[in-house]
Order: sequence, then structure tokens, then C-alpha cells
Amino acid sequence: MPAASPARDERENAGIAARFADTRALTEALVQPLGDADATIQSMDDASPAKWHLAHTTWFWETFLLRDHAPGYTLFDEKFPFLFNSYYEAEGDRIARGRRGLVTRPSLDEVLDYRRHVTAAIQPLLEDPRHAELVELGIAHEQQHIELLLTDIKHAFSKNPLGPAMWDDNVSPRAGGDLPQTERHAETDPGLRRGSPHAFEDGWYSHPGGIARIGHQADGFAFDNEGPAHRVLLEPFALSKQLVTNADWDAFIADGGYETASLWLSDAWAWIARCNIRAPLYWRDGEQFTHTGWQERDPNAPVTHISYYEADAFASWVGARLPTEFEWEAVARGQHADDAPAHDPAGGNQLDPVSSWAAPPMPRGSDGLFGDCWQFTRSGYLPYPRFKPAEGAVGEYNGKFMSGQWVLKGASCATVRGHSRASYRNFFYPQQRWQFTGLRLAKDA
Ligand code: AVJ
Ligand code: FE
Repeated sequence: MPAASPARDERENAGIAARFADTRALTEALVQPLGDADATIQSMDDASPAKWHLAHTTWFWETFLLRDHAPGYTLFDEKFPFLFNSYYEAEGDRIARGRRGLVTRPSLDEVLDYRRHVTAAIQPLLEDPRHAELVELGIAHEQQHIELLLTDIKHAFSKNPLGPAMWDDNVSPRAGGDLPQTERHAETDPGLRRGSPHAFEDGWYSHPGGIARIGHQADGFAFDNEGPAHRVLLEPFALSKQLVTNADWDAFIADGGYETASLWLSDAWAWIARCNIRAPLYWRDGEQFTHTGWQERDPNAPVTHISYYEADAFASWVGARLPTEFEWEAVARGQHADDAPAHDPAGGNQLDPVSSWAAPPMPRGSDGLFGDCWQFTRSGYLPYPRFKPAEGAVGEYNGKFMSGQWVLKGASCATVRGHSRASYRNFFYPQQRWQFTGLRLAKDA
């Protein structure tokens, strides 16, 4: 999986045990508000129970590190692989995806015991350079599941007629305030943000076109789907500096966007008719459902919980288009102008450790290309030239999903800060919208 060679520099290993501990602790901090019932239900096939995320990430460590590399390790429970293997054919049979919500036993407490057991057993392996690539993969994997856990529990709570809040509005989940707030990535003044599609006239990054070097090309961890690095030819284009906002989306709705066939791809038009789609997921009147329950919508905040189909229709309405993943990455790397700095992949509104939260994950609007929402591209999720999945079971991690999905770039308010990078490729099917998905427009120049 990781692109680096097995012989790693000692320095690259520094802090790996601490990053492991932080990641495990963040997962567990996020489920603090949940009871056993909250953690067990599954609201749709695409979403998994919080308890399943807690256990599946642990199964990943137990299987690919402990079972395969810790001599004499015996499984915590030999029935768990059937329950907590996600999709690895090489790892044997598993419960059907849509039945994960039926696993009322083991209980949440038993799953937390499983986590403690594996976290303790793995300590001696963490700083062994022979396992560094797998440990990096395990950390990145658990970070992906942190985001999925947050979006899945949000969906489950949204289906509860009472619309419960996972956290109180604007209250740190760990009140007490003995830890300093993170000030490294201050938000921009919301007053600077645009309120109507007319303002799409200004605020574009211009790229002259030419050969762009795409894909993971530095030291450090990357998923296998980010490489190999290769060249792509770009025509001149421009990429918006801002994400599309809730106010922009209200204007699209008011203009009959969802009733205008000419704006929609054929599959998209059939989908909105079949599913009676008339607004982003979690919208009602002037409100949206959030981790703090139903809240008034901020017109200046980036729109989120839209599908690829809706993003594409909106871009058509504006007379623009979605960027390709290559255009987006070229701008993120600062290739659009001689003096343009690369965008900070750890900047903007992303998920920080719970102890430093000002508020639960919510798009608010921030500078830079990373944060708030994942951004749809018009690039299909396909292998790069010369791509080869890793050997063994972990080769199933990304490569086998390269059909029928679309690439999203950036990072969201639910992405662990530091997880993403310019070459990062998220991917979802075109009708899915329970992730923090949004859009940034592009146009030909
Ligand atoms: C990259 C978010 C599409 O949801 O299957 C988790 C992440 N891969 N475990 C997914 C993932 C393996 C993946 N996405
Ligand atoms: Fe997984």
C-alpha cells in the first residue's frame, strides 16, 4: 500500500506510536456520547453502526499486524473476523454489509474491551521499522473510519423522529477547558464570503495549462491509489477560490433547478424523479440536520450533503463545470502561477482532537482548497497509468473499487487534520450524499 520502500529512514518513524495512540483515542472520544443502542443501529446499507467501526478498525490491526506479525498471538475472539471483516475476500466469509445493525452482541462495552486488548498487544510492533508501512496504513485506515463513523451516526440520528443532538451546540464535548484551543488554523471572517452566484465572477485561480505532474511524489505515506506519479496535459482553466454556498443552492432551487431537465445528466434526472430529490440531504425549510440536531442554515456556509448528480446540475446552471481531479491537484500544488504557494493540506476547517473542539463538525467556510467539504471532480475513479495494487489481502484496499465511482478532492470538517494531501483521492458513487460533500466550480479559459 504505502508507496515508500520497506527500508525506511529512522526519522520517518518518529512519533508513529504517538500518532497511533492519538488516532485510537480520537475514535473512542467520538463515541463518548453514544449508548449501546445508538452505537448498534444501522440506518442504511451504506452506513455502518458506530460499534462496527470501533471493532472493524480493531480487526484491521489484529489481522494485518498481530495475527500476521506477532509470533504466538491468539485472536481475542475467533468469531470476530466474520463480524468485522469489511470486504476482504482473501480474509474469508463475512456478514452481509446491510446486516451489520443486527449485531446486538457483542455489546459496546465488549467492543471497547476488544479495542483495549488489541491496542495493548500491538505496542511492541509500533516502532519496529519492518512494520512501519502497515502501521501507517492502519492509522490512515482508522482515520478514514473516524470520518465514516461521524457521517454514519449523523445519518442514523437524522432518521430518529426526535432528531436528537449528538453534541450540544457550540459546547466542547469535553468541557473543562484545561487544554488550549488550536489557533494554528484560524477561520476566515465569514463576512468575506460571497452570498450569490453572481459573485462567481470573481475569485478564481487561473491556470495557463501545460504538463502537470500528478500523484504522490514525495516522502511519507500515501494510499496505493494515489500513484504512480505521472504527467497529465491540462488546457487553460480556472478554479473557483470559494466553495458553493447554501445561499447559492437556495438560488438554484428558487430558479427551478430541480425541475429543469436540461441541467441534468440522464441518470441524474431518473434518480431525482425516482427518489423525489428536491434539496440536499438533511435540508428542511430553512434548517439542516447536524451533529447538534436541527439547526438554522447559515446562508454563507458551504453547501454540503449533495450528490455528484446534483453538483453537476448546479455547475450546468451556473454555466460552469466541475474540475477534473488533475486540475484540482495542479492548483493545490501551486502550479497555477509562478509565485503561488502550495495549499496547506492541514489547513482550513478539519477535525481536530476532541479536546480542542470549538464545535462539532460543520462546514463554516475557510480559505484554501482543503477543509469544510470534499469536492466533487468530473474524474472517474480509475487507476493511474502503471497502477498495481499491493500484494496480499491489503491489495483489496482501493484498487477493486475502481468502477462506477467519482473522485473527490480536498478534505472535510470531519476529516482528521493531517490525513489528506494534494494527491489524496476520495471516491463515492454518484448518488451518495451522506458524506460531507460539496463543490468548487471550474471553467475553461
Ligand atoms: C475512501 C471512504 C471510500 O468508505 O470504503 C475504509 C475508506 N477503505 N476502509 C470506504 C475505507 C477501507 C473508503 N472511502
Ligand atoms: Fe475499513
